Amino acid sequence: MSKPIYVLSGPNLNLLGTREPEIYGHQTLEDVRGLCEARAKALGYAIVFRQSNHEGELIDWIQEARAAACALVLNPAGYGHTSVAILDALKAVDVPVVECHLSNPAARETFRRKTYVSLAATGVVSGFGAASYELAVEAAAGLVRQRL
Ligand code: CA2
Repeated sequence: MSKPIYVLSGPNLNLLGTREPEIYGHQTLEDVRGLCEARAKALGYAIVFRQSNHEGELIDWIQEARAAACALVLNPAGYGHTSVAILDALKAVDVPVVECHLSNPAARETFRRKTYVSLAATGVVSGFGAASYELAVEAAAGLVRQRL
């Protein structure tokens, strides 16, 4: 049995489905969890799905993923645009890292055009709403298979 794919979400994503549906859609984070679980299961993987509003907790989980995960999907939310500490944590991760965003940050305010996380990610999936997570899980599983 392979290690699970870690799917981590950053600050405010616990509010998904309750505000700004025109940007982030109507689905809740629990809906996203279900989509990720189903897609991962179809591909033969389990997932560990977590959200935190705290930078240090996200860093602890990224460090945990170094040994416990076969791949990491990360929606860093606002921290993607600000956190050198999360970038540093990701640089110590040897498994594939897929950055994921519900919206397309490149098509929004200029401050969203740069994410530190992209410097450590194998690839980025953005702009597809909840399906961004499903696609990111699929990409992560593909990268794991390539490495086997
Ligand atoms: O599009 C994404 O997934 C983002 O990572 C979401 C972040 C934003 O700062 C990034 O630029 C792009 C914001 C997450 C806030 O999530 C909410 C969801 C629903 C209601 C309120 C906030």
